[in-house]
Amino acid sequence: MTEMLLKYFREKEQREQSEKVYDTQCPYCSVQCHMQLIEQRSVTRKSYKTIGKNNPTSKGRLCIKGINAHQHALHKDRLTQPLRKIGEEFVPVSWEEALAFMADSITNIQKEDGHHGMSVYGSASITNEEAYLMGKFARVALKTKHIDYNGRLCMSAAASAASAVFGMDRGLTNALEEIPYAETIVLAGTNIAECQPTIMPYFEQAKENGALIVAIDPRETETSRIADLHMKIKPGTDAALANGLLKVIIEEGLVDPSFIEERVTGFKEVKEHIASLDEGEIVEKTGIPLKDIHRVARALGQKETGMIFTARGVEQQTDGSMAVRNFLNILVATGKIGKPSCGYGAITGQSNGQGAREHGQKADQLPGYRSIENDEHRTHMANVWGIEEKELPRKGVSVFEMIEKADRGEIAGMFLLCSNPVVSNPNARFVKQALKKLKFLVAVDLFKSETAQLADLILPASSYLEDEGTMTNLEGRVTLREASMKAPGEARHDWKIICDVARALGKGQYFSFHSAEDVFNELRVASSGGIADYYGMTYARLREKKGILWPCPSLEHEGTSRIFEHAFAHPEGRAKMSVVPNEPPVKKEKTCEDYPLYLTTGRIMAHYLTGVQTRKSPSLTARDFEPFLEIHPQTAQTYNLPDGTLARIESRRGSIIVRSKWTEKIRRDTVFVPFHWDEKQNVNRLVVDDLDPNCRMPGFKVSAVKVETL
Ligand SMILES: Nc1nc2c(c(=O)[nH]1)N[C@H]1C(S)=C(S)[C@@H](COP(=O)(O)OP(=O)(O)OC[C@H]3O[C@@H](n4cnc5c(=O)[nH]c(N)nc54)[C@H](O)[C@@H]3O)O[C@H]1N2
Ligand SMILES: Nc1nc2c(c(=O)[nH]1)N[C@H]1C(S)=C(S)[C@@H](COP(=O)(O)OP(=O)(O)OC[C@H]3O[C@@H](n4cnc5c(=O)[nH]c(N)nc54)[C@H](O)[C@@H]3O)O[C@H]1N2
Ligand code: SF4
Ligand SMILES: [Mo]
Repeated sequence: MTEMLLKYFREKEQREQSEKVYDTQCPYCSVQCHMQLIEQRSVTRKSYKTIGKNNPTSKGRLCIKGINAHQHALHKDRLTQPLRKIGEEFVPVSWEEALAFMADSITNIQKEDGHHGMSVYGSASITNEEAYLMGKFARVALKTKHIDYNGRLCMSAAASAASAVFGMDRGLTNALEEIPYAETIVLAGTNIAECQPTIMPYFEQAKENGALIVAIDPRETETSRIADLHMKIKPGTDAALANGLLKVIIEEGLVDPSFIEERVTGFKEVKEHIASLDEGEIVEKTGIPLKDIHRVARALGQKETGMIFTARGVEQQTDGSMAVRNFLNILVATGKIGKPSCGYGAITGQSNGQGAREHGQKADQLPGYRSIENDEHRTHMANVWGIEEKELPRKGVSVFEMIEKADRGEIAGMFLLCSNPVVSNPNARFVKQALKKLKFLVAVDLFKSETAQLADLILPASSYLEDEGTMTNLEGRVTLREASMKAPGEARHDWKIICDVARALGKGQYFSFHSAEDVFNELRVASSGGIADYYGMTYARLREKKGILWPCPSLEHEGTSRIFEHAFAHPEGRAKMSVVPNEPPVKKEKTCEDYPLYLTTGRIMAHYLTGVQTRKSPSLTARDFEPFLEIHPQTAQTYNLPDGTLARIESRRGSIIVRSKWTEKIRRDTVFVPFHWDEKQNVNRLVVDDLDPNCRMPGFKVSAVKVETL
């Protein structure tokens, strides 16, 4: 017996001795939950589990994606070597060979097609350091104006609206902890319960405290379940609905006259425009009953506190930027901003959806949210980078327009890092055909995605377990993601890859960084004095304070929890209201006899974006292994489509095959398909490629389709 006990304790001790803990943050959404991967090694096997770690945002909570994230990061399909395409095959090559091949190809393209013949396609799933380096790489190493990033498909409408109205774009104007005390909460086109699940408790607390929660969505979702009122809106009509709310607010005298007087411009024009609008027309257009519009308008106007949140349902429209502006008009007119539990939240998407939109990956942007067309800003950045101002290129075009340029032969090469545009851009078949025309495509990824398969060269990157750096979460809180696991094989950190390529191009002197922290210290200086000012943050401070909300302009500064308390960020300090028409300038695709249904697209809990990562996870795939067509039973019967059968969905651009799923939760004129699958199940083969003229966001949320049984 004692022998057995001794053996047991010896083994237990052995197990514990070989337990390793890796601190990190979830690679998926913008909440950036802190977590630990625990690796247990016994003599025979290694096992892993992920647990949450306390932090100011998610308080230690994790959702199923975070809990299972290591399953893709530790997957056997991770790329471990550079791969060069020879004929139709990918052949492993050394980094030396890969970098030399890249330098040659880029030099040849720029000789033939000029500097702007090369393009850079970046990401909001990389660290701030890497986002910053992508911008610097394009402007300093390649001297091309053609850089943009996948956040264009994500945050551009909200960013453009907040910049226009407030003069600055930080996703949430208040920290999340203010939500429980808001008396009216509008959730417009946002499915937080499936997309940012660990922040749901803030809204649940508000409900317990008696808030009126309103959801605006063509579908009932896990999020709309907590709403007191669900506005089951006709897709693409949010701008008109906001006009309806404003009309009641203005006509019933529920505005805040002293706030408007002191802090707002443009109210008079908006008031005149609103007076000319017809309520009946708005009801017909949106499908929302007048009594609901009245109830929500009064709740927003009469209560002391209130907050409006928007996400991609409102924003991924050809008038998304204007629809958001109209919701901001409501906040500004009722004085519900810059005060406790009053404010706006664009629920940011990707892990670094906030930070990656601040430091120079956008076509028209320099670090710190500076403008590449502003002389003073150009001079500041030229000084930081040690180049002449006139060497800096001017602004380029958005990601989808870069793809159109590739199609026309105006862009010949692309450096693509951490994105899968063949699956994520609208009109996917066109995108694939356009990228095939490139003379040179390099993809930096963890896996051989559908886009990487088109590349001439694939470079293996490191994951969230391996790559240290800062991430800015949906609140604007900059956090330091620790990461200490060794990358598999010869995979390298994205920041290192960018520096290596720059060096191969003879630009090493501008990229002589030895660590992510080195890069961050340059970013701090670059952002200093800009709107998104990170100067006062250091790795040591970020560690100690578990994150700091920007702006943080000096080492003594505590960060900024609530913005716009005393002034907006426009030079005159006032917010700018503006007239928003019911009908968008770029017409949305209308349903017709041939294509009688609206198609809207979006997400489900278990999968993430183009699914390259989550489809590698057995636990997540077990929950949802294929996409589906959400359709109302009555609609399905009209088209003889039984439940659970394969359906062919067709639009003017192509067709896909997915399984039908009857549900009374969706409007009868609308169907929904999630976009986490590729090839013949890629819903973006159907999606229309019209863009918002202000911010170039594609209208992912409204296309016209028909459905039939296979
Ligand atoms: N599980 C999961 N979580 C994620 C992601 C993921 O892929 N999976 N992605 C992350 C990223 S990058 C992002 S951007 C966010 C996105 O987060 P969300 O924007 O919340 O997600 P979506 O599902 O795209 O759209 C939200 C809702 O908009 C509704 N909608 C569709 N059309 C309209 C419309 O015309 N008007 C209104 N008012 N609503 C409409 C849809 O029915 C859907 O329920 O999620 C992040 N979190
Ligand atoms: N129809 C429709 N389309 C949409 C949307 C929609 O709602 N409907 N939403 C849009 C939105 S909001 C977004 S954000 C886009 C996202 O679109 P994408 O950016 O194209 O999608 P991801 O799946 O995130 O692609 C990331 C790729 O980078 C790899 N990767 C992951 N981590 C790393 C890393 O650390 N380094 C490197 N180098 N690679 C890495 C992954 O393996 C994957 O191949 O999709 C958009 N497309
Ligand atoms: S997906 Fe978002 S909510 Fe879920 S664990 Fe990751 S960061 Fe947290
Ligand atoms: Mo996104």
